[in-house]
Amino acid sequence: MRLFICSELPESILQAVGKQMAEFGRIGADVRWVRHEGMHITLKFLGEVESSRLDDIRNAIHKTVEGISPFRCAVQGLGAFPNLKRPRVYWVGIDDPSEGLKSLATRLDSHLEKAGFQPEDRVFHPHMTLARARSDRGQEKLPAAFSKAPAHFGEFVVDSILLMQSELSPGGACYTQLFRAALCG
Ligand code: 2AM
Repeated sequence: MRLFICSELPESILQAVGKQMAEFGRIGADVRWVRHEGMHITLKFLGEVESSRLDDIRNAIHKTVEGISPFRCAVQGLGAFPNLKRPRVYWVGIDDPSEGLKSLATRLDSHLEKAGFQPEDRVFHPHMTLARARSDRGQEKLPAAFSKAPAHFGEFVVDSILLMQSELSPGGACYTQLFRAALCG
């Protein structure tokens, strides 16, 4: 099964971001927009994993949240990977002033590594993916619109993390929640 661990956002923020995405959609760049229900902040992508490893993953998640209290973040800033000059993945940024998300991602990586999973070699950049480029068509217009758009979508509290299953299909990925761990430090 294909798995990842993420944090979710309140509906009000997803609505605000969705409204802005609809505006960007009118620009006509050749991108695949992420569906509303597919929006989250990935903390760790595990990829294809045997179901026999689910207990190890759940344990690592439990250890990760142990002693961690809920914390505030804000959804703000628009950008692209690798950058706005060569955009492939368009995102909205997550401001993490207490570095709570960074800490969760680091702790997860370390507990999962002890359980035999490959650690990350990239710097953690908290974001929510909005769209992925399908071709080069129109990709110069979207960055221009990004730089003009209001880019603050509100604050929220991270109070749990989720283990998700991703099932790929031609119509896009379908995500199912498998397990939730509350931050209750
Ligand atoms: P992204 O938003 O940065 O693209 C489910 O696929 C989630 O796992 C996505 O939100 C995606 O993050 C993340 N992810 C991280 N690395 C990935 C990879 N190598 N392949 C697919 N998804 C990945």
